[in-house]
Amino acid sequence: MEETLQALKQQAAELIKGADALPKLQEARVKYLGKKGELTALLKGLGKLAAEERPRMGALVNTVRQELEAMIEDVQSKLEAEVLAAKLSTEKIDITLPGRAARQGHVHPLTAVNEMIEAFFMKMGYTVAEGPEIESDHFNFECLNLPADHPARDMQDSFYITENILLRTHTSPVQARTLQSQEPNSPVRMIAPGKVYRWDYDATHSPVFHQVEGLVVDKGITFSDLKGTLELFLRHIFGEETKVRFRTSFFPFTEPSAEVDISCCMCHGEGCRVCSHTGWLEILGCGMVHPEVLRINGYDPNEVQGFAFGMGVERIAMLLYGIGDLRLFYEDDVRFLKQF
Ligand code: 2NM
Repeated sequence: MEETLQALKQQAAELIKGADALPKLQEARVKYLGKKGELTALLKGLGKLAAEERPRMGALVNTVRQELEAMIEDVQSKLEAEVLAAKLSTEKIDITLPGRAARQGHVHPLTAVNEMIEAFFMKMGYTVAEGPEIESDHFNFECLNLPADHPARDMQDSFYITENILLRTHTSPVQARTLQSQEPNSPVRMIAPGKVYRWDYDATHSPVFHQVEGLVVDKGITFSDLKGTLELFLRHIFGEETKVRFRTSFFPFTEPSAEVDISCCMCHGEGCRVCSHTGWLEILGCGMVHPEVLRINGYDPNEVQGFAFGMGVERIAMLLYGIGDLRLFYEDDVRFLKQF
């Protein structure tokens, strides 16, 4: 038995040391040390020996087992180190390659235009005010002198939630709320930007769009203040060479009222498709605040006067960037957005 053990040890050692890959080593382990392995079989055969032989042979078999296990462990760490070294040499990283820059986003073109408008008026000393988008017909219509038969008050033109509650059709209710929250006749210089809602949908109208309205109230405010302010504003946005003209118009909340045109920023007044060959683009509405609007909101028109104006942010962005269809602003198509 002792000779068998020595022979077995010799064979096993050769197989283990000759293993040149991890699967082969595993094979050797199973062949000798596995449940049905040759050394395990020897151990099971100890029972057949004479009782006085058993302890010595048992110890001998166990020693050989430990020697073989140590040998396997040795070869295993050597083979694993080889595998790792091979991986490191074939999968090395080229640190001289330029990195991939993270793509940087930017604000939406409507946000950019909104911020330009706000920045201009903030520099001029205006405050920026916000108010609810769900309004009462009181603040949206009554406080602004809009008569009961005005088209905006019709179910066909506005989004009503109940008989007296609707989505605001302009940001003017923010101005009415501001006037009412002030000490009567105290000066106001404010803009009200935000979303407004009208029942309208085509290439130039969206049921939700963005407006900026302005209001200045103080002693002795005149139409010249209005003209100077808006000329300065429009040249700031569309360029110093822009011509500005005022045409008489009508709004229920202003008297007199005017529509403001700029010389076409596409053809510089030559005439093109964008300006319908007139050389002019309609850009905003304005006027002197109607005495009745001042009175309704707690101000005395004999003490103070004011001017107001309103503009659509989408329209300004379309003209500034040459965009033909305002629905592009809401589709969030990156191929469109990344151009700005
Ligand atoms: C416009 C045109 C003219 C306007 C009036 C007021 C208020 F509240 F003071 F009466 N806010 N905005 C106004 C005036 C708006 O939009 C085309």
